[in-house]
Amino acid sequence: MKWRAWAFDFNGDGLRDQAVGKPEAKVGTVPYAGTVVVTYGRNKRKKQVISRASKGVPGKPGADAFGGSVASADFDRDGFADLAVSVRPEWDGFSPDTVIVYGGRKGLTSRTLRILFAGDLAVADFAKDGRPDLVVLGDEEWGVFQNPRRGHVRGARHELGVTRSLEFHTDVRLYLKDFSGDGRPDLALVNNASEGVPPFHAVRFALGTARGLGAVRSLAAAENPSAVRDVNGDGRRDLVATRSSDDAPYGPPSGELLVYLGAPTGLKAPVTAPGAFPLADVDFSAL
Ligand SMILES: [Ca+2]
Ligand SMILES: [Ca+2]
Ligand SMILES: [Ca+2]
Ligand SMILES: [Ca+2]
Repeated sequence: MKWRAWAFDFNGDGLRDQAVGKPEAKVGTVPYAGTVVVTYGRNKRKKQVISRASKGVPGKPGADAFGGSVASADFDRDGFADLAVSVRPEWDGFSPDTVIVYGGRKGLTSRTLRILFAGDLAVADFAKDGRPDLVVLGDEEWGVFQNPRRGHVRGARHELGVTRSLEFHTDVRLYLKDFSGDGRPDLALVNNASEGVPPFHAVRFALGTARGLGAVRSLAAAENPSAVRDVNGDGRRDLVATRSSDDAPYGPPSGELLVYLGAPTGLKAPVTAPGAFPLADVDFSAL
């Protein structure tokens, strides 16, 4: 089923609009409160600045980096794209959340929905039923909110197992691609903290199903870099990574190449890449 509106077409006129997050922007006298600056189609003069000071947006401006991540889809399927904005306070005591600001004929409205979880935002329609789902990648958890709309915020949250931080060189990569070949996007999460004690590596996978995102399962861990491409030419996307060195966790990665082949049931347990998949075949720049 087709989505009723293109992402980022907030006023439903068929022209894509722009929403640029400015998490460091001052709002009134509050520094680092953050805004999202929205411009419509080709009309650069029609501009809207959304912040926690905007009508309908819950909370009030604080140093909470409103607009650190934005995503868009027509969540309530009324023909107008809606805007999801993350709010991630720098300091304890303020709750991180995600606000969906609904679109309308004149652009973004004061109708909003608050989801009490924040992070990097992405959209996928896991059931491929035209009802978009919101994926949120936080610092310690990630979550999927199936078709969020007023009176209906149902999400599953999962531990990342590690805190995303520069200190531990945490590298979390989220792939919302169809690995099973059924046309529905699936989810693969490759998660590495190379400098932690002990280092942490995890690969998780969940299948997009007719009822939304399926159960999350863990696959044998690997290290980055990882890439998504069809290495065996069966038409299904595969995940490529390097093996983590379990025997010598404090040493450098073994460099051995692993391939998680895409199959109708999802990504399979990794196999060491045989000679048939030379490294030169893997385009790491295509991430
Ligand atoms: Ca538009
Ligand atoms: Ca909408
Ligand atoms: Ca799929
Ligand atoms: Ca394949």
